[in-house]
Amino acid sequence: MGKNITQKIIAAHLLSGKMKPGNEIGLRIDQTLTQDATGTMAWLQFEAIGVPRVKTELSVSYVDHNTMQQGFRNPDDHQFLRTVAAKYGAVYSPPGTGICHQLHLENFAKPGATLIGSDSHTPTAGGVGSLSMGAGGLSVALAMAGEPYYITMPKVVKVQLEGELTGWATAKDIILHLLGMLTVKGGVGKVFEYAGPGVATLSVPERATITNMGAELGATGSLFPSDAVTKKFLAAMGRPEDYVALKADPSAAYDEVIVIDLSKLEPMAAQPHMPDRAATIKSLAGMKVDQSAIGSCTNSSYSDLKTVAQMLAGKRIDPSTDLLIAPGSKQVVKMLAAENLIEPLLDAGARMLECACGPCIGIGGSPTSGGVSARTFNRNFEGRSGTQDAKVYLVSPQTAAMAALTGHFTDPATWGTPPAKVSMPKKVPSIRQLFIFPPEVGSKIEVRRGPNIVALQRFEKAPEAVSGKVALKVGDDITTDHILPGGSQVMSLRSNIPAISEHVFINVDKDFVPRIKQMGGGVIVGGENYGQGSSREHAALAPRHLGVKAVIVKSLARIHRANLVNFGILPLLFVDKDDYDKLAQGSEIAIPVAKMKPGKPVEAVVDQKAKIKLTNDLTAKELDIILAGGLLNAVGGSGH
Ligand code: MIC
Ligand code: SF4
Repeated sequence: MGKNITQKIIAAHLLSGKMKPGNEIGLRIDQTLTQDATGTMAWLQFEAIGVPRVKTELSVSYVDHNTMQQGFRNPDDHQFLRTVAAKYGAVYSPPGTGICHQLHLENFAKPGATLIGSDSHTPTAGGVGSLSMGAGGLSVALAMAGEPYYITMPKVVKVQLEGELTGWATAKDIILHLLGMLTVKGGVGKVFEYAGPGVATLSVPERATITNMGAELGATGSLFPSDAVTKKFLAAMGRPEDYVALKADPSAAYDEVIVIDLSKLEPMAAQPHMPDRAATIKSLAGMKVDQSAIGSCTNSSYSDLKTVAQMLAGKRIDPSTDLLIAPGSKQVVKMLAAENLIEPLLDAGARMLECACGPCIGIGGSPTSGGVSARTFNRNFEGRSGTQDAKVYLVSPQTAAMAALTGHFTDPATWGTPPAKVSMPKKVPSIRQLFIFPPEVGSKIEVRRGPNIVALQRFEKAPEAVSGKVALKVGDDITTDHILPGGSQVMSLRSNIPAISEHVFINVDKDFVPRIKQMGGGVIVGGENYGQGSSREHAALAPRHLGVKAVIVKSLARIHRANLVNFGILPLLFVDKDDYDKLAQGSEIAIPVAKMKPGKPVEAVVDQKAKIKLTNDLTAKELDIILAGGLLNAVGGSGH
């Protein structure tokens, strides 16, 4: 039988395991990326592993998340990242150069290559056919040290795209439609592979918008074929040699097939506070919009911003609306400047921000109290914008621009004729000179560590039995933003676990930290899809620091589950989901850890009387890692 693209790339990188969905497989990783917010920890871990130089074909350290440099902590982190990259052989992308995923797509992503990144939107590179996955920082550190990356062999879903987008419908509306159909947990354990005649009608930036938001489905990855469109894109980016053709065999089999007729789609939004709360813009018409924000790794390409510039040219945004624009890279800015497209944006009243994540993770640009913000981003979790009661709608750049012009969501039928589809110029200006490539030999380079860089903490082995209190009980779809919020203040503590731990669950229950400290540790109880969203391992590391020994939930998001294992927290699943009701905050629970076997239930005792069955989906290796107290202990890293 023929192979699909996912199977082809996996087969070419398979180091261990059988390619049967559900099996654990080990993959050779060609490229890695880290960003500043997860990168400081990942690089500290890489140092602890003790390898003299990265062993990947390419590792890039981007600084794009927290570029505010308010106080010494944040610039200390950047300095550490710059020096550590030079010492160990990684490319360094300084703050302001652009957003990691946009830069990686433009400069480094390769069809057929494997890429893991310590950021959940790493699958953006699937837009050029790279099997790219988000991972915890420690998993990326190990890949940089030449170790395999272990995942569960995914199921492969074929998304058959029929027809062509019409009117004001965009790539963003394709993925918002899919999210509405499948929900934020619909992609767990799956790779989404796009196929059908609609593929050829989508440019690489459009494809990347779709693969980017595959993360919101909970998917392991998303892939487009590498075809004539990819070839043209890579040539324009000045790297035609990176092109290889990649498509599924005609007889390839898939685990599921979904068909989308592109010609039927219309402008959509994801309503507050989940990316799967899809609604048509038409149904929202009339709602006041207080802020529009255009950018993020989802929609900050040259094509996105050129379209916006064309829509705003000669017009002024509604005076009651604020419009923020953060281009995805300096290359995008240079391309816009070359065509005099910055001026119409400025003249319309847009505020041009640095090429960085910015408002997407609450680093500036927060909406007003209770305000409505139309954002071209990928996540609208409660409070993520920095304003707890703001209402964030995820939309296309076209919808955000129209909302800024009118001050309202309006029916797309009244928008007139859309500007012509933007095509990529044959050749684009290079920004390659901005990347700092490492010297051949880095051993003499001194790594600079300001006081914000705190040495890694070692954790003890797991005890024979865990008994403790439920320190917090939460519901379904708890995100890592709930567990540990973004924003410039908290994010500048990412290289300092004791300090960041004070913020765990702060917006969910401000008494959580004092309570768990007083309890001397405990367990967390949650519902479905616990830990969805980001790859930040701090959402496992900081709870572990506070003494969280287990999370007991109905189901888990993929990357967070891996992070719990990496830091020795037991991810336990209810055998009977109704037992969730038997646990309350303060319940005492005893779990016989020594009796645990991979995939087998154990009996836990609640308040010394009721018995409930808890199971796990751990492999033998993962269970060993947890029992050893975490992956660094298991691989014998030296610590610093
Ligand atoms: C996000 O979009 O939530 C982030 C901020 O990019 C995170 C990474 C982080 O928390 O540092 C992600 O997506 O993994
Ligand atoms: Fe940055 Fe937002 Fe993309 Fe995360 S989702 S990488 S914060 S732009």
